[in-house]
Amino acid sequence: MIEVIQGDITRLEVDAIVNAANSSLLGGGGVDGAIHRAGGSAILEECKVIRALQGGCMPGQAVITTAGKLPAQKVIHTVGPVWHGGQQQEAETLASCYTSSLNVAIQNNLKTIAFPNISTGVYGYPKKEAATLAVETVRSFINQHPDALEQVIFVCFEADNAALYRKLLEE
Ligand code: AR6
Repeated sequence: MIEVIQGDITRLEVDAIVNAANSSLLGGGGVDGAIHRAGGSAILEECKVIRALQGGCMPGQAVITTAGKLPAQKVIHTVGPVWHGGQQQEAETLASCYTSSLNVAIQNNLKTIAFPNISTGVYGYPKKEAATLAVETVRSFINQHPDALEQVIFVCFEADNAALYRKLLEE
């Protein structure tokens, strides 16, 4: 039920892809830039509506929009923690990104969901620690919600991340 793919998350035909956004929800670089570029302006338009309603998205929270022109049905935008050395609740916030996104997915009856390696790019979270936490958090969510989801995919852009996840999932 948990899979690893190395590649571009914007190509996936799943119910939802997760975006590693920032609190403004107005787009940025990395996977956020790739999703907005490939999905078109409809995603940003819905992000602006959410901003007007709730003033953006706090780290650890998640919101949902259309996926525009992407092959996925929906985009779930979450905001990871910026890594400050590990003493500023980065782990709690990152775990919350995964659980919040999965909760949004099940609330919307979305069964297949793909995650990028949240916070491990510009936000600087150490890759190994992030991968360990992501796998633990998703496994425990699936145990607590055994019939809610069909597939969770970790989409790794880089080979080192893909290797980390493959090793963790073998354990
Ligand atoms: N598909 C899958 N993964 C990707 C793709 C892609 N197309 N492009 C990049 N990645 P980052 P963060 C990987 O920096 O650290 C943005 O500006 C990338 O290699 O995108 O959470 C936002 O607006 C890395 O492994 O996200 C925020 O300001 C992972 O996605 C800030 O960056 C996450 O890297 C968020 O930083």
